[in-house]
Amino acid sequence: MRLDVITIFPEYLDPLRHALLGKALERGILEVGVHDLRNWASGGHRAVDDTPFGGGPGMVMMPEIWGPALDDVAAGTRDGTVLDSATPHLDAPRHDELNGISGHSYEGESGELPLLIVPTPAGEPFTQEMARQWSNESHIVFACGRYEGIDQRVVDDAAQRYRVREISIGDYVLVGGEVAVLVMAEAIVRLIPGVLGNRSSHEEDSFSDGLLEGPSYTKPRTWRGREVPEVLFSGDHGRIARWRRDQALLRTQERRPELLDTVELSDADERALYSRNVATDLNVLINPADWGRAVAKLPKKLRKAGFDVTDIHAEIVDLTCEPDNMLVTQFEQTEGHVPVTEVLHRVLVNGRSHLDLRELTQLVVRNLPRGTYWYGTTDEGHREPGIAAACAWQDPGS
Ligand code: JB8
Repeated sequence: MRLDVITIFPEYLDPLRHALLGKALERGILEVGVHDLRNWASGGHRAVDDTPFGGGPGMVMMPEIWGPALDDVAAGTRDGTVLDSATPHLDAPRHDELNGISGHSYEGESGELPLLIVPTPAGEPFTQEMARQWSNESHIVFACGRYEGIDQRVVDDAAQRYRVREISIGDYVLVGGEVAVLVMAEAIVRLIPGVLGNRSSHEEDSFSDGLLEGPSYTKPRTWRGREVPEVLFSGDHGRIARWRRDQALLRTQERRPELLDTVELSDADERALYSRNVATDLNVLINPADWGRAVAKLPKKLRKAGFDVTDIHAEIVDLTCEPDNMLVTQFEQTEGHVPVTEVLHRVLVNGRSHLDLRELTQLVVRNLPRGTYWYGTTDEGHREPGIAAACAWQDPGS
C-alpha cells in the first residue's frame, strides 16, 4: 500500500515512522510520501490561503495550489519525503505474528482511481468498517486542511482523478487534518496482514462484533487487594467465553447503548442484559395438598422458562382477617358454595429473570393446578415475606 499526505506541516506526520507503521515500512508492506503543500505555492509569500467569499472569520485554502498538488500526487510525479523507519526493527517476525495470515490483494474498492481522503469535522464519521475496506487499497492520498478548510471546488474537482471521501474522526474540532490522518492511517495499516500479525486477533477487537471489548487481566492474581474474576481460573472455556460476552454486553449497554440496536442478541445475551431481581406475590385459594405438589415442581419449571428462582415462601392467610376476600367471594359465586378444602395462601416467589413482569406472573400461575383462583403481581426487586396487610389493618388502633 502507498500512502501520500499533503500538508503545510510535514513534520506533523513524523509519527508515521514509529512502531507499527515503521515495521510495515521496513517490511515493504507500506510506502509513505509526505508532501509540503507550499511546494506548489508560488509568489513571494508562498501563501496557501485567502479570505472567504461572503465574509466571515478565518481563511480558506486556495484552489490554485491544492489543484496542482492533487494532480501531481495522483500521477505519482512528486515523490515528497519518502519515510523510512526511525528505529529499524531488525528482529525477524515472531512465529505467532505470522500464523493465520491469509493472502491479501491490494485492489481498491472499484479499481484504478486512488482514494482521496479529506479530513474535516463536516465529514462522514470514520468507522472500523472503513478501516477494514481501505486496508485493501493500493494507493490512498490524504489532503490535510488548516484554517477554515479547503475551497470546496478542490474536493469537487478531485473526483476527476480520485474516489473522494470527506471524513470526520469524531465530533470535536482539531486545528487541522494532520492528526486525523495519523489516526486513520494507524487504524487502516494495522489491518494489513503482516503488520499486526495474527489476523484472528482483530476478529476480537472492539467493534468487530459490534460490541465494546470487556476487561482483560494478567498476573498477579491479586494486586493492591483487587482480585482477578474467579471465572477466568475455572478452565471452563465455554463459561469463560460466556462471561466475556456478558461483560462486553454490559459494558456496551453502559457506555454505548445505541450499539446494541444493531447487534443480534441470543437468549443468553438477553438474560445477561435484562435479568434483574423480581418478586411474584400472589394470593391463591388452593388445597394445601395441591399446593405441596405444585411447589415441589415449581423451581425447576420456572427456571426452565427463564425465571431463576432463589426462594419460595408460602403462608396461610387467616380468613378472619379478610372476611370478604375477593377470591373467596369469587369462589362462592362461581362454585355455589363456600371453599371447604381450599385455603387462602400468600405465595411469594423471589428470583432473577429477564422476562417482563406480566409474563412472570402468568408463568407462576400456569404452574398452579388449572382453575386455581388467584390474584397478584410481579414487581422488580426482592421481597421479604411479612404479615398480610389485611391483618395489620384489622387492629382498630385500640
Ligand atoms: C481545519 O477536527 B478535524 C479537522 C479540523 C480541521 C481541518 C480538518 C479536520 C481543517 N480544521 O477532523
